Amino acid sequence: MLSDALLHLYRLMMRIRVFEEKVQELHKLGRLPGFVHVYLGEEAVAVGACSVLRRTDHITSTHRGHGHCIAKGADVAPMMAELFGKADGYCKGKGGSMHIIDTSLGILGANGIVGGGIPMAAGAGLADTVLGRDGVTVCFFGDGAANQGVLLEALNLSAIWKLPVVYLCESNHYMEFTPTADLTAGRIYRRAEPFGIPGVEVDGNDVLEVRRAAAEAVDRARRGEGPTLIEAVTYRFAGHSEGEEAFVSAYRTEEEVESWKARDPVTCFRERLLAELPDRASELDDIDDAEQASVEAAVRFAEAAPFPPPGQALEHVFAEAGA
Ligand SMILES: Cc1ncc(C[n+]2csc(CCOP(=O)(O)OP(=O)(O)O)c2C)c(N)n1
Ligand SMILES: [Mg+2]
Repeated sequence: MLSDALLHLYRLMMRIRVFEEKVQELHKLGRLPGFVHVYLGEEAVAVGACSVLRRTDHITSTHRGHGHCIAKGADVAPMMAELFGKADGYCKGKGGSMHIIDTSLGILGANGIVGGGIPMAAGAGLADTVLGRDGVTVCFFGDGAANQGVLLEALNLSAIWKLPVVYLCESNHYMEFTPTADLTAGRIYRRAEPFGIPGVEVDGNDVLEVRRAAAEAVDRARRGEGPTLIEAVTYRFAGHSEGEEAFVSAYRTEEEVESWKARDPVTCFRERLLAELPDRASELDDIDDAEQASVEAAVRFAEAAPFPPPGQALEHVFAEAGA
């Protein structure tokens, strides 16, 4: 890969990192209404996968969707405004963290319904097929969502109709406060086998490994050969949702969290770049500074934006005929 492209992967991972750390800070200050689920620790999955997509390709997302949206090109300013519930947000402040959407970038929406993005991705793939387009959809979902029956329905139809969809499971070892292993039989990636489609496991903390697997799956989908199931093994550094310590007791050990932090996808990739591109070391610092500044600017944008007027509470909430 060209060094500029490698630096771009780093930039996007850093953008997610800085955005999410700011979200944590703002949530602690009571500035954000509603629940937020941050993507810290999983940055390599969204960035690796979206790096092989075109602007016109689609993604479906989850309740933990900020990273997916940023990786697919969303602007942090209207994202932040949406989290503040402001009128300049992606959903005019009426959706919040779990409904960020920008169809012009192929982002079919974050989704508060666990597993909700899975049938939507199959539908997007069917639309591409029926309309004769060469688009591909990447469906992000969690290891908890993998136990929803709809995954098997979507894999079945996608396999039989050779839909151009990449099902990408973010195996972060937990579903809320329950270890995934306690409720999951077998390995998730092996659920591809009975449908006759490829199932692969990747290190979800290694952006280049995710990118390689996604590239193969996306190429296959674009060639009309059908879906792939990828299981990216990773870990969330933060709680399931911000502020959870107020209502749940510890459900994982400090040692476990620290052992994963030692494999931090952002810092590990930074070290790798420093080793491989020593002459561009100062650019990494410049990227860090620029991303910090743009997230600070996003907060100022969100703070300055107005709340939607109460009289418009029901506008843009329900689908309108022909909309
Ligand atoms: C249909 C549905 N059931 C339950 C919930 C409550 N819930 C929200 S997140 C979550 C766990 C999801 O786990 P996973 O899919 O592994 O995603 P992660 O949070 O680990 O990214 C649950 C059960 C929900 N939002 N939707
Ligand atoms: Mg999970």
